[in-house]
Amino acid sequence: MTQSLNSKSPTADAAFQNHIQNLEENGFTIASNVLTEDELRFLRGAIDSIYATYDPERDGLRKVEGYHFASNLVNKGAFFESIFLRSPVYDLARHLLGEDCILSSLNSLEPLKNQGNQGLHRDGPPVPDTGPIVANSLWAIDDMSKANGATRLVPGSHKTDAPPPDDEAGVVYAKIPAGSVIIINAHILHGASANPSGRRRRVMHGYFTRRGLPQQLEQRKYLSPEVQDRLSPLVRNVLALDDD
Ligand SMILES: O=C(O)CCC(=O)C(=O)O
Repeated sequence: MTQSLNSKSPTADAAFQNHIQNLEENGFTIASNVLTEDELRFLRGAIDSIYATYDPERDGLRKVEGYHFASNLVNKGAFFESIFLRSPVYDLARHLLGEDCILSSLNSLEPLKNQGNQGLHRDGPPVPDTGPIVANSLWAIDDMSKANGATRLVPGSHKTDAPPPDDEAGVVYAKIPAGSVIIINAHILHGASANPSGRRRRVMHGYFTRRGLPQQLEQRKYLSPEVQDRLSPLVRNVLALDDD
């Protein structure tokens, strides 16, 4: 059992235990109302201006064709500097990856009209005997459905090393309202789907890994000195800024 970072001790309550059961059985779980309406309003504006000014050199990862994309979000304003710790997201990542797990990257992805059908993939290898090494959290900034590119998942596939099915057998679409977060054992087969309607589908990805493994975006390298200077010890630790 992990020790919670939050005063309400969510790791002890029934909802948290239900998330753990979902993660074990299906490889994913959905937390509702993680973001407030005010935060969603703020995020929609902020993410749009970040998409518009995205620079792969400065922000570390190349832009993906067919999508709006942004990386290095921790460097994009105070809101992003600790949002990834919010309950129950980071507590569930810790449950999967160990109490000292770290943020690997904070990105955002939006499939564009009639584009964006990602192949089903795992974010890591099949789960090693020692347990999962990657977890992801997908934060819906807009309502998400099959019509606008919902994340699709193959429940239970985190327990196998099967290749992605050609016919998409067993796939489910995460139809969720804005403000919800899907937390996944990122060894599960999953991917964004095509966006036939073109309706907005902004999702933020808080990607975690075990401490000691490489980050998708080396936070120490891409966060500005001003941001690094003002981060709390807790956040510095989760970003692995002071690790060897
Ligand atoms: O945004 C999504 O729906 C999933 C994204 C994903 O799996 C990825 O970018 O690797």
